[in-house]
Amino acid sequence: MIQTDSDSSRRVAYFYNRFIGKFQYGKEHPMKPKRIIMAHNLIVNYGLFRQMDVYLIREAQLQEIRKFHDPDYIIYLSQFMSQNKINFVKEYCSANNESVIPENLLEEFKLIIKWSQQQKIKTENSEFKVGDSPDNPTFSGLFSYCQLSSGASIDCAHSILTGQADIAINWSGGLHHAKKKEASGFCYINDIVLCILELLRVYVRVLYVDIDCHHGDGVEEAFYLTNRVMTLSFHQYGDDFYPGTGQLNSVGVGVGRYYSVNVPMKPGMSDEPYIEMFKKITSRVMQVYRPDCIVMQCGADSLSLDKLGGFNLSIKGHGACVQYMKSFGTPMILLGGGGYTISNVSRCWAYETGIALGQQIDQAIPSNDIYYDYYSPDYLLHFPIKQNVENRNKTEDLNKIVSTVYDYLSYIEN
Ligand code: ZLM
Ligand code: CA
Ligand code: ZN
Repeated sequence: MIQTDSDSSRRVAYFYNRFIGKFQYGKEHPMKPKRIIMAHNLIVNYGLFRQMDVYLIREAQLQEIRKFHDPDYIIYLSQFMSQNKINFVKEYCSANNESVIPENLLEEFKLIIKWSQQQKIKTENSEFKVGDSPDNPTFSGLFSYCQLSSGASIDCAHSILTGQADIAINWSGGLHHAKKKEASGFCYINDIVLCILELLRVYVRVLYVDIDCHHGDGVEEAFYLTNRVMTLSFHQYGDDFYPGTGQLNSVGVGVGRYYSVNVPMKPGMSDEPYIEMFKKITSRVMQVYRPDCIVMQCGADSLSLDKLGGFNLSIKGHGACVQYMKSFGTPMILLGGGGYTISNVSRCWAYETGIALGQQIDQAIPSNDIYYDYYSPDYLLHFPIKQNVENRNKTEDLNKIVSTVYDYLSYIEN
């Protein structure tokens, strides 16, 4: 292992719960929570685990989720899922040769059922339509999954605010498409918004940076009217690529004007132009905005060979963006997000955990990893990117984006 930073003194808090990797959106669904377990196993087997403060993820409570989401939407999600949750726990208990559901969990389930019945909310004729689209299916334990993902992101904020950590990591989070009362794009509860709202209780300015291949629409929308959060998303745009928002000229509204920054790009972006764009824009953003904290969504679907994304980044290119944001020395929260070629997702997030720790991990995948076969045929950390991919972004188009963003940022009063 090679030390990459002079300041390895930075404390890293890492949030994990193996339960989260056990949920399934559906057999054929591209979103695979198992990738979180795979990333974790690499993190353990590379020995990174021992150098961080490791925290067990807890479930966010309904009251915490209410800080952003519509109460009826939460009740809808929780009551709809409660029977499944009990079944799920029953299954879990029987698989573990335990005949009883832990008493504390059972009480919580009963409470949720009672609450939702009092509200007389019927699943069938609700205004909420989770499960209608294959993007957002209902599945066993769905609400628990949301509670765990968001509980961790909220606790990331707490670990930064209490000074317990300089960098906090939740690879189970980053679900940037969820809206106040709507599930979309594989996301149901917006852990990022909940995390940022927690930070805003203390900090004046929070910068959100999103390198997922998709536009971070849910986070942008939540803070579109405020200057206390600057949202910055790099994404693939055009030809009906999901979600279709995030044009260059979506800059925010009212006092929030110019505090939403979008970098829409065509498919084929490779390391060199991407990193150049990233550095040119984030350096100016940091200079102009001077955030108290950075929240970075590290969606790994911007990597080459992703099943959904069309960019052509290597793990080194993706990680260079994380390294660059770290170099400002501002407290930082790293979250997961998309990523659909799961062996590459776990490689990427293990590598970036190393970056947070100032450690460059070995090219050889540790052979004791129980998912070792997923890393065939090379069993190496850095996979070869797709060759002969055309970058459909012209240099002049990219330069035009940078100069327009610079223009927008120049309107921000200091
Ligand atoms: N159809 N199954 C990124 C979220 C991307 C909307 C087109 C659904 C899929 C996709 C689902 C098994 C993040 C759209 C897609 C088919 C309407 C999207 C289930 C394959 C499958 O095989 C599939 C039955 C499914 C979904 C592909 N959906 C690909 N792209 C996007 C959402 C989330 O990475 O940014 C953060 C986690 N949805 O394009 C349709 C328009 C639904
Ligand atoms: Ca993005
Ligand atoms: Zn994505």
